[in-house]
Amino acid sequence: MNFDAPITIALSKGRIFEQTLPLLAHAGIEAVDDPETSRKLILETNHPLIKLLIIRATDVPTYVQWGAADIGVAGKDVLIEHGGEGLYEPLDLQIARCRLMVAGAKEANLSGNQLRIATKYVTATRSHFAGKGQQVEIIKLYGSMELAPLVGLADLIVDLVESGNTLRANGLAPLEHIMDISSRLVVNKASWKMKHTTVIQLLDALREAVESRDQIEG
Ligand code: PRT
Ligand code: MG
Repeated sequence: MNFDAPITIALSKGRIFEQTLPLLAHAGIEAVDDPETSRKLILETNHPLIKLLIIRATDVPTYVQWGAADIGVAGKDVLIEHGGEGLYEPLDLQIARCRLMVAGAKEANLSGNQLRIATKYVTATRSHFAGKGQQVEIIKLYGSMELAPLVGLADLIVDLVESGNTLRANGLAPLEHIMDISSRLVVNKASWKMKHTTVIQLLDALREAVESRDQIEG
């Protein structure tokens, strides 16, 4: 591929990096270092104009919004909490999939008013319960939400669920599905305009990678 503008792509290490790599490979882009073993935060690729920025998952939309990266990969959960200001979201990469769920003790009451809900996902939680016309009190946490109902901090939690093992290990159960989550490609609005040809080339190659993988998976 013949890119004609420098492009910085913001990614978090872990599942998003691992699952984005094969898609980038389809566009001819390969990382030179492995973020799990390298301490570098800016990774070179085999393409002189393309760099990868390795940052916290929740910081990806911020770096892209402010133009420190042209493009990013972030979970829909993270994008909802960020608000999406200054970003286009042109492609669902269908990676790092999971579900945003209300969870709690199996016998927990889901329908009362003034229930206390502990979560990292305040915006998504507020709009979910507002949509049902239910008044709830939201307690913002930054991690280990499963602990909250066990120690009486909250009646319920809202968290991401993949296998359900984390909930089960803590005696909790998924109670209500809020939405399916996957990671999205986001593009800074200025980069979209100023580096249009390169951005579109990259976007098309990634879209093709997503679609060809869908065909393999059936
Ligand atoms: O871990 P760190 O605090 O650095 O940041 P992060 O948790 O935001 O990053 P990371 O890499 O863990 O998650 C990046 C993105 O992956 C998230 O924003 C989601 O969009 C997506 N994703 C997919 C998940 C999961 N699956 C997932 N299972 N993110 C988190 N989890 C956690 C979940 O919060 C819960 O604690 O895994 C646990 C549940 O997993 P199961 O399999 O036990 O149900
Ligand atoms: Mg994590």
